[in-house]
Amino acid sequence: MAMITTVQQHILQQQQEMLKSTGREASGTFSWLLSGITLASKMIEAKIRSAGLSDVLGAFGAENVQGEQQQKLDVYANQALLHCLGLRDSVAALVSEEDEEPVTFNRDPERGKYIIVFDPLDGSSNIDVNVNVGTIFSVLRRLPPEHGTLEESILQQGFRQVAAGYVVYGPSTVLVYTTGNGVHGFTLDPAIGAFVLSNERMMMPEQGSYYSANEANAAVWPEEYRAYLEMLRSGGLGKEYSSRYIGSLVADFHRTLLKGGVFLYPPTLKQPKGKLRLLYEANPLAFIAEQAGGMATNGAGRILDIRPEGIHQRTPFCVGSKREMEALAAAVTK
Ligand code: AHM
Ligand code: MG
Repeated sequence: MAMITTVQQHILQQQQEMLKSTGREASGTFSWLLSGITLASKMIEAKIRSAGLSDVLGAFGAENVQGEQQQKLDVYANQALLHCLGLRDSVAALVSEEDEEPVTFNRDPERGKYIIVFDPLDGSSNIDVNVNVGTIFSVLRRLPPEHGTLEESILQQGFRQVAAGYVVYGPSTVLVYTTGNGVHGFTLDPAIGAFVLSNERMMMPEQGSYYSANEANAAVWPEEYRAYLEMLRSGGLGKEYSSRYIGSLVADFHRTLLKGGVFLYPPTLKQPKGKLRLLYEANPLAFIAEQAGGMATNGAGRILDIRPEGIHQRTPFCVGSKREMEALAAAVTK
């Protein structure tokens, strides 16, 4: 019989390896927590698969805190995560793109040790047209009460994440995660309903051949970004780049992780602080990119060093292979 490794087994193995070196005993808390995320993502994927059949496409009729139309699937995805994670007693707070305020649980800080930040359904403009969407998550450790409040724990810098990951709902459903010990990819096997290890220790190629950006905004980007893309197109890095842009961050990032290249969402005249969100879009993907040998910046510095000031804060976001990102830093960092 062919041996498989599920995501749960993988997390437990990783914990045991780490604990062997520290001599402490594995509590299993963390894997129990991540099982809440995988359960919710399986519920979301089942809903997406049958979306055309079950009247869940289209607008829900309300706007979220960003003033965007909420799609019915956005609402379902958010509820699935809140439900599956809210039951885990190690959770101190849940922070979602769809909710203005964090959902907090009045749990003993000794037990309620983790904060999960998530974008339940990213790429929502693609839901109704059967194009890839995703879920993004970031896990933070609550600060001991003497070191900070729960709010301060939520607003920690990205380099303090204890885990991050995403799920792409595409032709197959793929989960990618890191706990700071490499990046690992799993594919949902629909026959057994489990995420099975398919890509261990993923590394981003040092250079790719695509850039990914919404070029309709090029006229309202800072000039340096236009010049940078022109340099990529015209062979300045040794090859003439082509472009790919899906408009679902998770899907555009997943391609960049596998094939290399660069994804850019620069500031625009209308959105000088960028469009994408720091806590539940840029930070988790930056953590994964760095673990895979890539880099991520806001144009001025490392994403993971930014001190968050608000849970829905936006940031310019550029992420990709080492070669393209070094060239970008030289082109745009003043
Ligand atoms: P969402 O979380 O509401 O779906 O918005 C974020 C999405 C990203 O998935 C994607 O990278 C970006 O917005 C696309 O923006 P644009 O349509 O401006 O190109
Ligand atoms: Mg999003």
